[in-house]
Parts: sequence; C-alpha cells; structure tokens
Amino acid sequence: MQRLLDVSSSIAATLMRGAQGMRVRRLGPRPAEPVTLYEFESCPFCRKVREALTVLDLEADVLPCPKGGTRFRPEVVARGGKAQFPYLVDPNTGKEMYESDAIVSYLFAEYGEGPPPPALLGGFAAVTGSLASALRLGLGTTAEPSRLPAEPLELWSFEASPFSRIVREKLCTLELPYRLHNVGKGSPSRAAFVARSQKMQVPYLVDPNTGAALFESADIVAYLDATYRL
Ligand SMILES: N[C@@H](CCC(=O)N[C@@H](CS)C(=O)NCC(=O)O)C(=O)O
Repeated sequence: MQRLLDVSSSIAATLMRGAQGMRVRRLGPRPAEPVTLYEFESCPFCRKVREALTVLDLEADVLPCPKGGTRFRPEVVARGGKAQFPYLVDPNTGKEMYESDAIVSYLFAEYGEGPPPPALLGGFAAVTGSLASALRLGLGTTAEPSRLPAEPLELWSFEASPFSRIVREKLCTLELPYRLHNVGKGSPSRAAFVARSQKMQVPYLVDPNTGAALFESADIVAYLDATYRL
C-alpha cells in the first residue's frame, strides 16, 4: 500500500508539471564536460532546471543541497555568496549563476536550438512545481545523516520519470553526489545506455564504490539506505 501511494503520488507530480522533462527537443552544440548543479529535489526552481537538462539531453554532476545539509551547501555560499538554489556551474564556459529562469535561458542559449519552452520558465512553472512537491509531501527537502562515498554515484534518469524521482529524492536526502545521465524519450544517449545496461529502463544506478548496478527504484532506495544512511 505504501509503495502504491509512493508511485501514484510521483505519477501525479509528473502530471502536475504536464510531463515536462520527458522528451528531448532540438539540440544545439554539445558541452565537453557535464555541468554542475547544486539543487534539492523538492525545490520548484531546481525542478525547472532539471527539466531543461532532460530536454537538452545534458549530463550533470548533481550536488544535493537539502535543507539542513552540511556537505555541499557551504560550497554554494563560498562560490556565490548566499544559500540559494538552484546554482549552476558550467566548467565549459566558466559561467556560474543563481536564478532558475536565467539558468534555463542560459542552457538553451548554449546547448539548445531556439528559446526555452515557456513551460520551463516563470511563475506558472514555479507554482505547478510547488504543487508537485506538495503531492510528494516534501520528500527530497531535508537532509538525513549519511556517509560520503569516495566516488560520485551514477544515475540514469529523466526528470519526468516517476520512478526516477523516488531515487533522486533519496540521493538528495542523503546528500549523495551523483553524475546524472539524462535519457529522456528521443535522447541520442539512449543507445549507449542500452548497450551498457542491456535494457531501456530507468532509474538505473551504478555505484563505482561497491560495483553495484541496479534497476528498480525500491531496490535502489533500499541499497542507498543500507549502504550510506547512518
Ligand atoms: N528566484 C530564484 C528563487 C530560488 C529559491 O527561492 N530557492 C529556494 C529553494 S526552492 C532557496 O534557495 N531557499 C533557500 C534554502 O533552501 O535554504 C530562482 O528562480 O532560482
């Protein structure tokens, strides 16, 4: 029953955002290096940026900054001067910025073709993103004690995937850094993913620290709790 509610509310969160972050659109130049994103899962402004990353088929090094988190929040304050999320660092251009609309517009200017879809910008996206977080009862907001892995984990996901959201919430809560591989519908990255994992299914988590490689959100969440939660 708990699991049914979990999955249903995650599907509802996806629908609340009109399934933004499901499908890849026209792509522009590809970055040499993944961008770095400081964010937390339930933040509606961070959600807009994550949706843009899927639409633009971009990889990101995600550094989760839940409320009460001590691992990466101080880095944002040191870099930008305040604890506000999302915060984007693009090692390809040297750009660093706050403000979700500025970040989304920047990403489309650098790595897209044409302007961002209006659904990824502005107050309506923020309101529907907040309602999506409310449907998830604020999961992915507050830090829980955890062990820091030596190497970042790797997650194959796309923003609108209800099952991937459940895993991202746990990675966020435990402040576990991870390389996010977006494989939205129409993604040119899907072929390489399937070659590696043997099937097109997300979420898929690889932990280079232990050699674990897992499908199935419930199994991944149980693995993360068992391995990293204190
Ligand atoms: N206008 C900003 C608003 C960002 C914002 O208010 N973020 C909240 C989280 S949703 C925040 O950083 N709160 C401070 C905190 O979590 O400590 C944007 O669009 O990026």
